[in-house]
Amino acid sequence: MHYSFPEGFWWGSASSAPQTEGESLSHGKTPTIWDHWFRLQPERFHHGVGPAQTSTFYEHWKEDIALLKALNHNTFRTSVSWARLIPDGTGAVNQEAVAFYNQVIDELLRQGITPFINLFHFDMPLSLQEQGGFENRKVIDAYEAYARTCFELFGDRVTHWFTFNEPIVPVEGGYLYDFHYPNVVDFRRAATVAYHTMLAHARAVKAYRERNDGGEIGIILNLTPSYPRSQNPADVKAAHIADLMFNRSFLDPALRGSYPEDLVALLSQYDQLPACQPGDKELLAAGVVDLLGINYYQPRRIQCRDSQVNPDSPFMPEWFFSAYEMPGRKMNPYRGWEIYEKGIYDILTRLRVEYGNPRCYISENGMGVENEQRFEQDGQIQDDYRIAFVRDHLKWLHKGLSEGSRCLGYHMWTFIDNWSWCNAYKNRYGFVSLDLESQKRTIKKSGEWYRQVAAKNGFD
Ligand code: BGP
Repeated sequence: MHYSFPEGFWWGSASSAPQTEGESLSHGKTPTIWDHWFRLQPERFHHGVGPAQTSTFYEHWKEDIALLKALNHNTFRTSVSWARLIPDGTGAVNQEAVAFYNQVIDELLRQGITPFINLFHFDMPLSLQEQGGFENRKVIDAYEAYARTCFELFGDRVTHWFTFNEPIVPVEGGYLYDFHYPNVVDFRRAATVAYHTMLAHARAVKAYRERNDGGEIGIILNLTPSYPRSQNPADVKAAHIADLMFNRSFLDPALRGSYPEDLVALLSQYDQLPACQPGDKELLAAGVVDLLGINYYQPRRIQCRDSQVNPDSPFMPEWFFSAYEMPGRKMNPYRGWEIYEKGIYDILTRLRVEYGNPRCYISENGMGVENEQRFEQDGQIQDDYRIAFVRDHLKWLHKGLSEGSRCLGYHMWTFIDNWSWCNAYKNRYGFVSLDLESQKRTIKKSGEWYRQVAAKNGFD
Protein backbone atom coordinates (compact mmCIF):
# COMPACT_ATOMS: atom_id res chain seq x y z
CA MET A 1 0.00 0.00 0.00
CA HIS A 2 1.15 3.54 -0.70
CA TYR A 3 0.84 6.04 2.12
CA SER A 4 0.62 9.58 0.87
CA PHE A 5 0.27 12.62 3.07
CA PRO A 6 -1.60 15.89 2.57
CA GLU A 7 0.09 18.62 0.59
CA GLY A 8 2.23 20.81 2.80
CA PHE A 9 2.59 18.12 5.49
CA TRP A 10 5.37 19.12 7.90
CA TRP A 11 8.35 16.78 7.63
CA GLY A 12 11.02 17.63 10.12
CA SER A 13 12.64 16.92 13.42
CA ALA A 14 12.94 18.46 16.84
CA SER A 15 15.76 19.51 19.11
CA SER A 16 16.41 22.00 21.88
CA ALA A 17 18.91 24.70 22.75
CA PRO A 18 20.27 23.11 25.96
CA GLN A 19 20.80 19.77 24.25
CA THR A 20 22.63 21.06 21.18
CA GLU A 21 24.11 24.54 21.50
CA GLY A 22 27.05 23.92 23.80
CA GLU A 23 28.97 27.01 24.99
CA SER A 24 26.85 26.59 28.06
CA LEU A 25 28.85 29.02 30.22
CA SER A 26 30.23 31.41 27.61
CA HIS A 27 29.17 34.03 25.06
CA GLY A 28 27.14 35.69 27.78
CA LYS A 29 25.11 32.65 28.80
CA THR A 30 24.65 32.13 32.52
CA PRO A 31 24.05 28.75 34.20
CA THR A 32 20.73 26.96 34.04
CA ILE A 33 19.67 24.42 36.63
CA TRP A 34 21.47 21.81 34.49
CA ASP A 35 24.86 23.52 34.60
CA HIS A 36 24.40 23.98 38.32
CA TRP A 37 23.29 20.45 39.12
CA PHE A 38 26.11 19.02 37.02
CA ARG A 39 28.57 21.04 39.10
CA LEU A 40 27.01 19.68 42.30
CA GLN A 41 26.51 16.05 41.34
CA PRO A 42 28.31 15.02 38.14
CA GLU A 43 27.81 11.40 39.16
CA ARG A 44 24.10 11.75 38.45
CA PHE A 45 24.92 12.21 34.73
CA HIS A 46 25.64 9.22 32.51
CA HIS A 47 29.44 8.75 32.29
CA GLY A 48 29.81 12.12 34.02
CA VAL A 49 28.98 13.96 30.77
CA GLY A 50 27.36 17.32 31.42
CA PRO A 51 25.50 20.01 29.51
CA ALA A 52 28.64 21.59 28.08
CA GLN A 53 29.31 18.57 25.84
CA THR A 54 26.79 18.91 23.04
CA SER A 55 26.69 18.80 19.28
CA THR A 56 27.97 22.42 19.38
CA PHE A 57 25.18 23.93 17.34
CA TYR A 58 26.44 27.31 18.51
CA GLU A 59 29.40 26.85 16.15
CA HIS A 60 28.04 24.36 13.62
CA TRP A 61 24.60 25.90 13.02
CA LYS A 62 25.26 26.55 9.34
CA GLU A 63 26.53 23.05 8.67
CA ASP A 64 23.62 21.59 10.62
CA ILE A 65 21.04 23.60 8.73
CA ALA A 66 22.63 22.38 5.47
CA LEU A 67 22.12 18.84 6.80
CA LEU A 68 18.49 19.59 7.61
CA LYS A 69 18.12 20.73 4.04
CA ALA A 70 19.82 17.56 2.82
CA LEU A 71 17.23 15.58 4.77
CA ASN A 72 14.48 17.50 2.93
CA HIS A 73 13.06 19.02 6.10
CA ASN A 74 10.47 21.71 5.50
CA THR A 75 10.18 22.49 9.23
CA PHE A 76 12.49 22.25 12.25
CA ARG A 77 11.91 22.82 15.93
CA THR A 78 14.44 24.11 18.36
CA SER A 79 14.31 26.40 21.39
CA VAL A 80 15.74 29.68 22.55
CA SER A 81 17.88 29.53 25.66
CA TRP A 82 16.43 31.95 28.20
CA ALA A 83 19.72 32.07 30.13
CA ARG A 84 21.58 32.98 26.94
CA LEU A 85 19.13 35.61 25.71
CA ILE A 86 18.53 37.29 29.08
CA PRO A 87 21.50 36.29 31.24
CA ASP A 88 20.03 37.59 34.50
CA GLY A 89 16.66 35.98 33.82
CA THR A 90 15.08 39.44 33.63
CA GLY A 91 16.36 42.71 32.25
CA ALA A 92 19.18 43.24 29.80
CA VAL A 93 19.25 41.27 26.58
CA ASN A 94 22.50 39.66 25.40
CA GLN A 95 23.09 41.11 21.94
CA GLU A 96 25.41 38.29 20.96
CA ALA A 97 22.56 35.85 21.57
CA VAL A 98 20.22 37.99 19.48
CA ALA A 99 22.72 37.89 16.61
CA PHE A 100 23.07 34.11 17.00
CA TYR A 101 19.33 33.38 16.92
CA ASN A 102 18.83 35.84 14.06
CA GLN A 103 21.44 33.98 12.01
CA VAL A 104 19.82 30.63 12.74
CA ILE A 105 16.30 31.82 11.91
CA ASP A 106 17.42 33.60 8.74
CA GLU A 107 19.43 30.65 7.52
CA LEU A 108 16.54 28.23 8.13
CA LEU A 109 14.22 30.50 6.16
CA ARG A 110 16.80 30.90 3.39
CA GLN A 111 16.86 27.11 3.06
CA GLY A 112 13.07 26.92 2.90
CA ILE A 113 12.76 25.41 6.39
CA THR A 114 10.10 26.94 8.64
CA PRO A 115 11.49 27.45 12.16
CA PHE A 116 9.28 26.28 15.02
CA ILE A 117 10.53 28.03 18.13
CA ASN A 118 9.95 26.79 21.64
CA LEU A 119 10.59 29.09 24.60
CA PHE A 120 11.34 26.66 27.41
CA HIS A 121 12.79 23.16 27.28
CA PHE A 122 13.49 22.20 30.92
CA ASP A 123 16.17 24.92 31.15
CA MET A 124 15.26 27.23 34.02
CA PRO A 125 17.93 29.93 34.50
CA LEU A 126 19.64 29.27 37.82
CA SER A 127 19.13 32.88 38.96
CA LEU A 128 15.36 32.32 38.75
CA GLN A 129 15.45 28.86 40.30
CA GLU A 130 17.21 30.49 43.22
CA GLN A 131 14.06 32.59 43.61
CA GLY A 132 11.94 29.42 43.68
CA GLY A 133 11.52 28.77 39.96
CA PHE A 134 7.88 28.36 38.99
CA GLU A 135 6.87 27.97 42.61
CA ASN A 136 7.29 31.74 42.81
CA ARG A 137 4.72 33.83 40.95
CA LYS A 138 7.39 36.45 40.24
CA VAL A 139 8.97 33.92 37.89
CA ILE A 140 5.73 33.92 35.89
CA ASP A 141 6.26 37.65 35.35
CA ALA A 142 9.85 37.00 34.33
CA TYR A 143 8.76 34.30 31.88
CA GLU A 144 6.17 36.59 30.32
CA ALA A 145 8.79 39.32 29.87
CA TYR A 146 11.15 36.77 28.27
CA ALA A 147 8.38 35.58 25.92
CA ARG A 148 7.57 39.17 24.93
CA THR A 149 11.25 39.80 24.21
CA CYS A 150 11.37 36.76 21.91
CA PHE A 151 8.21 37.83 20.06
CA GLU A 152 9.57 41.34 19.69
CA LEU A 153 12.96 40.22 18.42
CA PHE A 154 11.97 37.31 16.17
CA GLY A 155 8.20 37.55 15.66
CA ASP A 156 8.58 39.24 12.28
CA ARG A 157 9.98 35.95 10.90
CA VAL A 158 8.94 33.18 13.28
CA THR A 159 5.34 32.13 12.70
CA HIS A 160 5.17 28.99 14.87
CA TRP A 161 5.77 29.45 18.59
CA PHE A 162 5.54 27.10 21.55
CA THR A 163 5.51 28.13 25.16
CA PHE A 164 6.81 24.92 26.78
CA ASN A 165 8.07 21.49 25.84
CA GLU A 166 6.71 18.69 28.05
CA PRO A 167 5.93 20.98 30.98
CA ILE A 168 5.04 17.99 33.15
CA VAL A 169 8.61 16.67 33.01
CA PRO A 170 10.25 19.35 35.20
CA VAL A 171 7.31 18.86 37.59
CA GLU A 172 7.78 15.10 37.79
CA GLY A 173 11.56 15.24 37.64
CA GLY A 174 12.17 18.22 39.88
CA TYR A 175 9.36 17.89 42.43
CA LEU A 176 8.16 14.27 42.54
CA TYR A 177 10.58 11.62 41.35
CA ASP A 178 14.03 13.18 41.77
CA PHE A 179 15.42 13.12 38.25
CA HIS A 180 15.73 16.89 37.73
CA TYR A 181 17.06 19.67 39.93
CA PRO A 182 15.92 20.88 42.53
CA ASN A 183 15.33 17.23 43.57
CA VAL A 184 12.30 17.92 45.74
CA VAL A 185 9.76 15.19 46.52
CA ASP A 186 6.53 16.95 47.46
CA PHE A 187 3.24 16.61 45.60
CA ARG A 188 1.73 19.93 46.63
CA ARG A 189 4.83 21.83 45.53
CA ALA A 190 4.77 19.85 42.29
CA ALA A 191 1.13 20.83 41.75
CA THR A 192 2.00 24.48 42.37
CA VAL A 193 4.80 24.37 39.79
CA ALA A 194 2.46 22.69 37.29
CA TYR A 195 -0.25 25.27 37.90
CA HIS A 196 2.08 28.26 37.65
CA THR A 197 3.62 26.84 34.49
CA MET A 198 0.19 26.88 32.86
CA LEU A 199 -0.43 30.43 34.07
CA ALA A 200 2.91 31.43 32.53
CA HIS A 201 1.90 29.63 29.33
CA ALA A 202 -1.39 31.56 29.21
CA ARG A 203 0.41 34.88 29.77
CA ALA A 204 2.66 34.16 26.80
CA VAL A 205 -0.31 33.14 24.61
CA LYS A 206 -2.12 36.37 25.51
CA ALA A 207 0.97 38.47 24.89
CA TYR A 208 1.50 36.85 21.51
CA ARG A 209 -2.11 37.33 20.41
CA GLU A 210 -2.04 41.00 21.37
CA ARG A 211 0.67 41.54 18.80
CA ASN A 212 -1.34 40.25 15.84
CA ASP A 213 1.78 38.98 14.14
CA GLY A 214 -0.26 36.53 12.12
CA GLY A 215 1.48 33.40 13.34
CA GLU A 216 0.32 30.72 15.75
CA ILE A 217 1.21 29.70 19.27
CA GLY A 218 0.92 26.38 21.01
CA ILE A 219 2.37 24.06 23.60
CA ILE A 220 4.12 20.72 23.30
CA LEU A 221 2.81 17.96 25.57
CA ASN A 222 4.05 14.44 26.07
CA LEU A 223 0.89 12.39 25.96
CA THR A 224 0.97 8.85 27.31
CA PRO A 225 -2.28 6.98 26.64
CA SER A 226 -3.25 5.13 29.83
CA TYR A 227 -4.48 1.65 29.05
CA PRO A 228 -6.20 -0.27 31.86
CA ARG A 229 -5.14 -3.86 32.40
CA SER A 230 -8.75 -5.02 32.11
CA GLN A 231 -12.26 -3.65 31.90
CA ASN A 232 -12.66 -4.42 35.58
CA PRO A 233 -13.96 -1.13 37.15
CA ALA A 234 -11.02 -0.91 39.55
CA ASP A 235 -8.50 -1.06 36.68
CA VAL A 236 -10.52 1.39 34.59
CA LYS A 237 -10.68 3.84 37.50
CA ALA A 238 -6.95 3.51 38.11
CA ALA A 239 -6.21 4.25 34.44
CA HIS A 240 -8.58 7.20 34.55
CA ILE A 241 -6.71 8.73 37.49
CA ALA A 242 -3.34 8.18 35.82
CA ASP A 243 -4.75 9.90 32.75
CA LEU A 244 -5.97 12.84 34.84
CA MET A 245 -2.62 13.23 36.55
CA PHE A 246 -0.27 12.73 33.60
CA ASN A 247 -2.22 13.83 30.52
CA ARG A 248 -5.25 15.90 31.34
CA SER A 249 -3.47 18.03 33.98
CA PHE A 250 -1.92 19.89 31.02
CA LEU A 251 -4.09 18.86 28.09
CA ASP A 252 -7.34 20.25 29.46
CA PRO A 253 -6.05 23.72 30.28
CA ALA A 254 -4.23 23.82 26.91
CA LEU A 255 -7.27 22.82 24.86
CA ARG A 256 -10.25 23.71 27.05
CA GLY A 257 -8.85 26.51 29.16
CA SER A 258 -9.70 24.82 32.46
CA TYR A 259 -8.82 21.82 34.63
CA PRO A 260 -10.87 18.59 34.69
CA GLU A 261 -13.39 18.80 37.53
CA ASP A 262 -12.58 15.31 38.80
CA LEU A 263 -8.88 16.16 39.02
CA VAL A 264 -9.65 19.27 41.06
CA ALA A 265 -12.02 17.25 43.29
CA LEU A 266 -9.42 14.53 43.83
CA LEU A 267 -6.62 16.93 44.78
CA SER A 268 -8.94 18.93 46.95
CA GLN A 269 -10.03 15.77 48.80
CA TYR A 270 -6.37 15.12 49.68
CA ASP A 271 -5.61 18.80 50.38
CA GLN A 272 -3.09 19.03 47.54
CA LEU A 273 -4.54 21.89 45.50
CA PRO A 274 -2.25 24.82 44.74
CA ALA A 275 -3.33 28.29 45.84
CA CYS A 276 -5.37 30.22 43.26
CA GLN A 277 -5.67 33.98 42.95
CA PRO A 278 -8.42 36.16 41.50
CA GLY A 279 -8.04 36.39 37.75
CA ASP A 280 -6.33 33.00 37.35
CA LYS A 281 -9.41 31.33 35.92
CA GLU A 282 -9.84 33.95 33.19
CA LEU A 283 -6.15 33.85 32.43
CA LEU A 284 -6.17 30.07 32.00
CA ALA A 285 -9.17 30.36 29.70
CA ALA A 286 -7.17 32.74 27.51
CA GLY A 287 -4.40 30.16 27.13
CA VAL A 288 -6.20 27.82 24.73
CA VAL A 289 -3.70 27.05 21.98
CA ASP A 290 -3.81 27.43 18.21
CA LEU A 291 -1.67 24.36 17.71
CA LEU A 292 -0.86 21.36 19.89
CA GLY A 293 2.48 19.57 19.67
CA ILE A 294 2.27 15.93 20.70
CA ASN A 295 5.34 14.08 21.91
CA TYR A 296 4.65 10.37 21.87
CA TYR A 297 7.11 7.72 22.93
CA GLN A 298 5.30 5.04 24.86
CA PRO A 299 1.99 4.23 26.53
CA ARG A 300 1.25 3.78 30.23
CA ARG A 301 -0.12 0.38 31.25
CA ILE A 302 -2.16 0.69 34.41
CA GLN A 303 -3.86 -1.57 36.89
CA CYS A 304 -5.49 -0.93 40.25
CA ARG A 305 -3.10 -0.84 43.18
CA ASP A 306 -1.81 -4.22 44.19
CA SER A 307 -1.12 -3.24 47.80
CA GLN A 308 -2.58 -0.98 50.50
CA VAL A 309 -1.36 2.61 50.63
CA ASN A 310 0.49 3.57 53.77
CA PRO A 311 -1.41 6.75 54.72
CA ASP A 312 1.71 8.08 56.44
CA SER A 313 3.70 7.95 53.20
CA PRO A 314 3.95 11.16 51.15
CA PHE A 315 1.01 11.70 48.80
CA MET A 316 1.91 10.48 45.31
CA PRO A 317 0.06 9.73 42.06
CA GLU A 318 0.90 6.07 42.69
CA TRP A 319 -1.49 6.03 45.64
CA PHE A 320 -4.15 5.37 43.02
CA PHE A 321 -2.69 2.86 40.59
CA SER A 322 0.17 0.51 39.78
CA ALA A 323 1.99 0.00 36.52
CA TYR A 324 1.95 -3.43 34.95
CA GLU A 325 3.86 -5.07 32.13
CA MET A 326 1.54 -6.20 29.41
CA PRO A 327 2.43 -9.75 28.40
CA GLY A 328 3.67 -9.95 24.81
CA ARG A 329 4.30 -6.22 24.58
CA LYS A 330 6.85 -5.08 22.02
CA MET A 331 9.93 -3.53 23.57
CA ASN A 332 12.68 -1.35 22.21
CA PRO A 333 15.52 -3.72 23.11
CA TYR A 334 18.04 -0.86 22.94
CA ARG A 335 16.32 1.58 25.31
CA GLY A 336 13.86 -0.40 27.39
CA TRP A 337 10.68 1.45 26.43
CA GLU A 338 7.57 -0.24 25.12
CA ILE A 339 6.87 0.36 21.44
CA TYR A 340 3.16 0.69 20.75
CA GLU A 341 2.63 2.39 17.42
CA LYS A 342 -1.15 2.44 17.67
CA GLY A 343 -0.83 4.86 20.60
CA ILE A 344 -0.29 7.68 18.12
CA TYR A 345 -3.62 6.89 16.45
CA ASP A 346 -5.39 6.58 19.80
CA ILE A 347 -4.16 10.05 20.80
CA LEU A 348 -5.28 11.59 17.50
CA THR A 349 -8.66 9.87 17.74
CA ARG A 350 -9.19 11.06 21.27
CA LEU A 351 -8.33 14.63 20.35
CA ARG A 352 -10.74 14.46 17.42
CA VAL A 353 -13.61 12.90 19.35
CA GLU A 354 -13.24 14.46 22.81
CA TYR A 355 -11.41 17.75 22.23
CA GLY A 356 -12.98 19.17 19.07
CA ASN A 357 -10.25 18.00 16.67
CA PRO A 358 -7.59 20.65 17.32
CA ARG A 359 -4.84 21.51 14.86
CA CYS A 360 -1.92 19.40 16.01
CA TYR A 361 1.22 17.65 14.88
CA ILE A 362 3.56 14.99 16.19
CA SER A 363 6.30 17.11 17.70
CA GLU A 364 8.48 14.23 18.98
CA ASN A 365 8.56 10.50 18.40
CA GLY A 366 11.71 8.48 18.19
CA MET A 367 13.81 5.54 19.14
CA GLY A 368 16.72 5.76 21.54
CA VAL A 369 19.48 3.21 21.10
CA GLU A 370 22.33 2.43 23.44
CA ASN A 371 25.80 1.79 21.99
CA GLU A 372 24.55 2.50 18.52
CA GLN A 373 28.07 2.46 17.09
CA ARG A 374 27.79 -1.34 17.02
CA PHE A 375 25.42 -0.97 14.03
CA GLU A 376 27.97 0.92 11.94
CA GLN A 377 29.02 -0.59 8.61
CA ASP A 378 31.33 1.13 6.13
CA GLY A 379 31.11 4.35 8.11
CA GLN A 380 27.32 4.57 8.35
CA ILE A 381 24.89 3.47 11.08
CA GLN A 382 22.54 0.89 9.56
CA ASP A 383 19.54 1.68 11.70
CA ASP A 384 16.83 -0.38 10.01
CA TYR A 385 15.10 -0.63 13.41
CA ARG A 386 14.61 3.17 13.39
CA ILE A 387 13.22 3.11 9.85
CA ALA A 388 10.72 0.45 10.95
CA PHE A 389 9.86 2.46 14.06
CA VAL A 390 9.15 5.69 12.18
CA ARG A 391 7.36 3.96 9.31
CA ASP A 392 5.06 2.00 11.62
CA HIS A 393 4.14 5.11 13.60
CA LEU A 394 3.51 7.01 10.38
CA LYS A 395 1.12 4.30 9.21
CA TRP A 396 -1.02 4.84 12.31
CA LEU A 397 -0.77 8.59 11.93
CA HIS A 398 -1.97 8.14 8.35
CA LYS A 399 -4.97 6.16 9.54
CA GLY A 400 -5.79 9.01 11.95
CA LEU A 401 -5.63 11.45 9.03
CA SER A 402 -7.88 9.28 6.90
CA GLU A 403 -10.49 9.46 9.67
CA GLY A 404 -10.34 13.24 9.82
CA SER A 405 -7.68 14.13 12.39
CA ARG A 406 -6.10 17.52 11.81
CA CYS A 407 -2.53 16.32 12.24
CA LEU A 408 -0.34 18.63 10.21
CA GLY A 409 3.06 17.03 10.44
CA TYR A 410 5.61 14.69 11.94
CA HIS A 411 8.82 15.65 13.71
CA MET A 412 11.24 12.96 14.71
CA TRP A 413 13.29 13.21 17.88
CA THR A 414 15.88 14.10 16.86
CA PHE A 415 17.90 15.50 14.02
CA ILE A 416 21.37 14.72 15.33
CA ASP A 417 22.45 12.56 18.30
CA ASN A 418 22.37 14.96 21.19
CA TRP A 419 23.04 15.39 24.86
CA SER A 420 20.07 14.35 26.95
CA TRP A 421 19.69 15.41 30.58
CA CYS A 422 20.89 12.74 33.00
CA ASN A 423 21.17 10.22 30.18
CA ALA A 424 23.75 12.35 28.33
CA TYR A 425 24.72 10.28 25.24
CA LYS A 426 23.43 6.94 26.53
CA ASN A 427 20.54 6.80 24.08
CA ARG A 428 21.18 7.91 20.52
CA TYR A 429 18.14 9.17 18.61
CA GLY A 430 19.40 11.09 15.59
CA PHE A 431 18.91 10.78 11.84
CA VAL A 432 22.52 11.95 11.86
CA SER A 433 25.21 10.38 14.03
CA LEU A 434 27.63 12.48 15.99
CA ASP A 435 31.23 11.64 16.78
CA LEU A 436 31.55 13.45 20.07
CA GLU A 437 35.35 13.71 19.83
CA SER A 438 35.69 15.02 16.29
CA GLN A 439 32.16 16.49 16.05
CA LYS A 440 31.88 14.75 12.66
CA ARG A 441 28.31 14.33 11.47
CA THR A 442 27.23 11.38 9.29
CA ILE A 443 23.73 10.75 7.97
CA LYS A 444 22.42 7.38 9.15
CA LYS A 445 20.50 4.99 6.92
CA SER A 446 17.28 6.24 8.52
CA GLY A 447 18.15 9.82 7.54
CA GLU A 448 18.45 8.76 3.92
CA TRP A 449 15.14 6.96 4.15
CA TYR A 450 13.43 9.98 5.70
CA ARG A 451 14.87 12.23 3.00
CA GLN A 452 13.01 10.12 0.40
CA VAL A 453 9.79 10.06 2.41
CA ALA A 454 9.81 13.85 2.70
CA ALA A 455 10.62 14.27 -1.02
CA LYS A 456 7.78 11.98 -2.08
CA ASN A 457 5.46 13.15 0.70
CA GLY A 458 4.80 9.49 1.48
CA PHE A 459 6.14 5.96 1.26
CA ASP A 460 5.21 2.46 0.13
C1 BGP B 1 11.81 13.85 25.61
C2 BGP B 1 12.45 15.23 25.70
C3 BGP B 1 13.70 15.36 24.90
C4 BGP B 1 14.59 14.11 24.89
C5 BGP B 1 13.79 12.81 24.72
C6 BGP B 1 14.63 11.54 24.85
O1 BGP B 1 11.03 13.62 26.73
O2 BGP B 1 11.56 16.26 25.25
O3 BGP B 1 14.36 16.50 25.36
O4 BGP B 1 15.38 14.10 25.98
O5 BGP B 1 12.72 12.78 25.64
O6 BGP B 1 14.96 11.25 26.17
P1 BGP B 1 16.13 10.27 26.65
O7 BGP B 1 17.39 10.76 26.05
O8 BGP B 1 16.14 10.34 28.12
O9 BGP B 1 15.84 8.87 26.15
